[in-house]
Amino acid sequence: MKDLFAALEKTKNKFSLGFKERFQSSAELDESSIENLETLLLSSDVGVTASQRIISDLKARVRKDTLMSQDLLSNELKESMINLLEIVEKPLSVSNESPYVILIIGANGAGKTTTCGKLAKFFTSMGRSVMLASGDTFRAAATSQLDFWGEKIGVPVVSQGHGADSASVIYDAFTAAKSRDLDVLIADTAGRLQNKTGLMEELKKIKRVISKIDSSAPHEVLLVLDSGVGQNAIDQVRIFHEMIGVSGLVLTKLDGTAKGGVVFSLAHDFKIPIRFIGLGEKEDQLKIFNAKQFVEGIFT
Ligand SMILES: Nc1nc2c(ncn2[C@@H]2O[C@H](COP(=O)(O)OP(=O)(O)O)[C@@H](O)[C@H]2O)c(=O)[nH]1
Ligand SMILES: [Mg+2]
Repeated sequence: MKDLFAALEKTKNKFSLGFKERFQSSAELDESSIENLETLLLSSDVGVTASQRIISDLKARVRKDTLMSQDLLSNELKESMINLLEIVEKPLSVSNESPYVILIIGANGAGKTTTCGKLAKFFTSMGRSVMLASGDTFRAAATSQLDFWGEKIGVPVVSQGHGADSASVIYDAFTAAKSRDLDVLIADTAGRLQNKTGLMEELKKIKRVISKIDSSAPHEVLLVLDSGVGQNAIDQVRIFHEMIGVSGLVLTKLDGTAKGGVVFSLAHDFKIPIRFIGLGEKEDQLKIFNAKQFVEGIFT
């Protein structure tokens, strides 16, 4: 919790201080304070439709034009925000697929490779055996970055080096993980959105090839998003979800941004489970997403 609260500091400063400032003198919910609240939500990257939903939920629980304490109003607002986020609070549950295959996708720099390392740590510390597959064959440094994580966490990494066919690397890794009876295979991929068609074709091919070994695989397609891009994250989800199909989200770099409010937009617009949030660069700075804790973190 301490980690989470520290990481959400910037988002909190913007949102919570703004709230206190606006509702210092009167905590009455009237036309002008509703407008104030909407502006505050929008400036915190909550987005138009999510803001509207939070406000209509709040209106339903607070009688209009009644004066109340600031604490009472903020508690009701918290409830409305938690209500929205609870829709996407569905932690990843890894079934016994041997291996359970997790495909990691997302834009360049979003934090995919780092998340692969953090996930390897997450699963090994639960006693599961893990293998990493270096499916980003486009960036020369990607494989050595994943090798670094593999060594650090103590899990095998399958790679073929720069320029290899990504789908064949992941196929090989899948076969190897299967024959070694490992629990979880985490496959990294490239993220060059500037060549969108090429990237999407590659990801589709990866999915196709994986499903030849096991028709239920990949069992999870995790889209990694940099929270710092704010509302642009919405476009990224739309693109990847339409083209590839996304079963879960990871929001990284919440520690470096005041745009954490984008979580509400994502929850409202897509309802895709937010599996994890990234709170820093280290291997233990990946947390299971929890709606109540998140809202406390931006309020307290
Ligand atoms: N502060 C912070 N940095 C992160 C987080 N996740 C990743 N990074 C950093 O973001 C940069 C890009 O990450 P990387 O995993 O290489 O992104 P990729 O291109 O999607 O594979 C690296 O410098 C990471 O250390 C996070 O949750 N918090
Ligand atoms: Mg990478």
